[in-house]
Amino acid sequence: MSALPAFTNAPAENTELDLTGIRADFPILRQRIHGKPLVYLDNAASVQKPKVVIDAISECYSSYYANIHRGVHLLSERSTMAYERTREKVRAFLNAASIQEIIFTRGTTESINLVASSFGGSTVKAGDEIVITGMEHHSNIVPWQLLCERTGAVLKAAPFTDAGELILEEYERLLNSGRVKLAAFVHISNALGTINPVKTMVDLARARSIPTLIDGAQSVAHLTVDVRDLDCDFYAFSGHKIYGPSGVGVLYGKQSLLEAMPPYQGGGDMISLVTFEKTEYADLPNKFEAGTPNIAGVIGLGAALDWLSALGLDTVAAHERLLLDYATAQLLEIPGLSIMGTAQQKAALVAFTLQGIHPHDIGTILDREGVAIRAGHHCAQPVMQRYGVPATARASFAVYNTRDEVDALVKALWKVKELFA
Ligand code: 7TS
Repeated sequence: MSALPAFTNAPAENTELDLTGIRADFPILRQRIHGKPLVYLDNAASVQKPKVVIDAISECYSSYYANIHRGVHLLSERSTMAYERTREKVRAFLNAASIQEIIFTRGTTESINLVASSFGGSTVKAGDEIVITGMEHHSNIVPWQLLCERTGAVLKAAPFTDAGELILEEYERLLNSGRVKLAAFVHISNALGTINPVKTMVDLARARSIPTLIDGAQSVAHLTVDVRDLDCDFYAFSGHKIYGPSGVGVLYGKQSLLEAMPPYQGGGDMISLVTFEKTEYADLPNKFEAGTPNIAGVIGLGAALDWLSALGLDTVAAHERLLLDYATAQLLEIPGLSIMGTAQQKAALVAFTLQGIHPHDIGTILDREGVAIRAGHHCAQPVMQRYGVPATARASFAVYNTRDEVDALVKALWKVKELFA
């Protein structure tokens, strides 16, 4: 968690990052949209890919692709090695204890569903409770609701303040019932930008012997994550939000828990012996990787982790903090603009509304100016309900964004104001 202090409200001391090399790594950033230079500020939905990632995927398919783990031929061996090298890269990236703790999935959503189905399905009974927070993405709500429907367990959500900060006392109170089987919470909220005090949240749960799952979809590309320091039981993230491809993700799980859990899906590659009478499951991590995985995607994720690690997450965090401060100050000058999510610890995204103008109209007009933002409920409808709004506009930043792009966003928003005046 070494990067966390970089997100405090203290003025950023760092001088601006020289982005020339970084931007040159991203072919798509040279695009023009509606005749205007692309200003891509929808990074919380998905980030763009550096050329090394595109090349790694292309090289896999053009020079050594084959199915993994089962072939005796050279291509299969090479593909298997490249795939498994990424597992070690992910282990090192998260500082997990062993590669047995790294499971490849389709993304955060599947990682959470895996835990809900396997861990939840085997441990949760009627009357048990799952604790989440009020600022979860739907993918950390609905899998638990499905589990509750199946088992008769109850889902409880810890509330947050108007600023978008979790009320820790309320979270702790929910943990005290003696019936909680899991606490599952988001590291960084995609709707508010709030960075939750996840280490404290894990400690509070651990003190009551409650396992924890952290939804890291929005965090791994923006701050250093150390699962052993956090001491969480599960950590989930997606490749496409960390400069890697879509359709691939990771579930970190503590080995002792993963070993005790039943398989999530059955099929090839997750078994050691199959007869019609009985099947023996493969050891970790294969037990949770049924079927042919996204081989080239996993290899692309490895290239993304190399790229990001070479840049350094402290550098990323400092630059994004500058962008957040700069954008926040500029946006607040626009009359009628309200920012939703003003937590002390905040990641580089700004969700906002403009009085009298629907966020979708904002998004459409901005698009014509070449500025890509997201408008909607951001798959976090309970957050919208908390503030009584149907949707927000959201600009979210990545390490390749510049102050000039913030200026372009602000200029385009003034245009929206003029059009609706
Ligand atoms: N959790 C959080 C906090 C997220 O922001 C997202 C995706 C997910 C889980 C799901 O990730 P997936 O890769 O499995 O889809 N968030 C967004 C978003 O904010 N806009 O589009 C997707």
